[in-house]
Amino acid sequence: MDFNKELEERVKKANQAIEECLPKEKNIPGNLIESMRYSVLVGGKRVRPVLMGELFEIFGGTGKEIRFFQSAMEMIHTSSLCHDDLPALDNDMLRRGKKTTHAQFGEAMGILAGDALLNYAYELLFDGINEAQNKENAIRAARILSKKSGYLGMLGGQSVDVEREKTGIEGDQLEILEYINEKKTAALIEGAMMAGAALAGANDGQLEIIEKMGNRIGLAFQIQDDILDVTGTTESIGKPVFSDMKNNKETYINIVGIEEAAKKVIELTNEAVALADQLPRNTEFLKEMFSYLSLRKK
Ligand code: GRG
Repeated sequence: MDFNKELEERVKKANQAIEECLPKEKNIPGNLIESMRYSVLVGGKRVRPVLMGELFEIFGGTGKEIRFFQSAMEMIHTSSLCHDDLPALDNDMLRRGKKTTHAQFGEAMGILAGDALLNYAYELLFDGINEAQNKENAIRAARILSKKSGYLGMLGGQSVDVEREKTGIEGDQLEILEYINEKKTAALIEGAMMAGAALAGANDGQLEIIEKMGNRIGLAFQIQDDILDVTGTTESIGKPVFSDMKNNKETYINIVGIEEAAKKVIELTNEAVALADQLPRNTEFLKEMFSYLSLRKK
């Protein structure tokens, strides 16, 4: 298998779905639609829609509803990036190699574009449910995605991260950091894979394995993100380096050191690969994807 070629094809398919789903007509005055489109189309690796599509196929899914789910996935993710870059949070001016949404359109529009993308994601999920042959599977998939991005998932993790940064949170700092990483980053990756599989009819036992697998690769992905923050360049990662230090963010690097952090990435990736081996069908691309995610340079 030529992994790079396979990945390129899957990213292309995800991008087509996303472009088809994005609002096109400038049918309201002002910049809202433009800022939504800008935030999504300015770049991004499309990791989550690709993972979602892969799990859908592994479990035998073939319907068009996946395209709505993949698009909704990317809208949720992009809305979180828009908000993460705002002055009240990380106050970053560069993302995906271009100006952040609020740097391009102003702070108010950064807030509104993020909100609009999040709201629009749910419209797309309903469209996906309408399109699906098996509505029960589709509702289950939509619920998984809602939960993993909500207060028990990404938003919960982000809130602990923000409070820890501003006022500190008492307790074992490594445990708190692991909670933050599990929720803020891994939950959405778990959600992407679980929703793809659920949409194609995966059962509870299979979803449990996928959740664990998403957790491991999601944690590896976040630690690698922290490593790139101190070893990458602004050009290679498309966002400012040493951003964590600037924002007083505790990461794996300053708790256990860069060598231990790099070891942890490999350990977690191997665990994810072993879990993929428990799935019923060919997971060759998925396993290669895990290595790509944890060894990535951007
Ligand atoms: C409004 C839904 C919503 C949420 C707001 C700000 C926030 C709550 C959550 C932020 C969570 C966050 C930024 C986690 C970091 C995860 C991470 C490593 C993101 C980078 O993902 P990549 O590398 O980015 O896939 P690209 O640009 O390639 O898509």
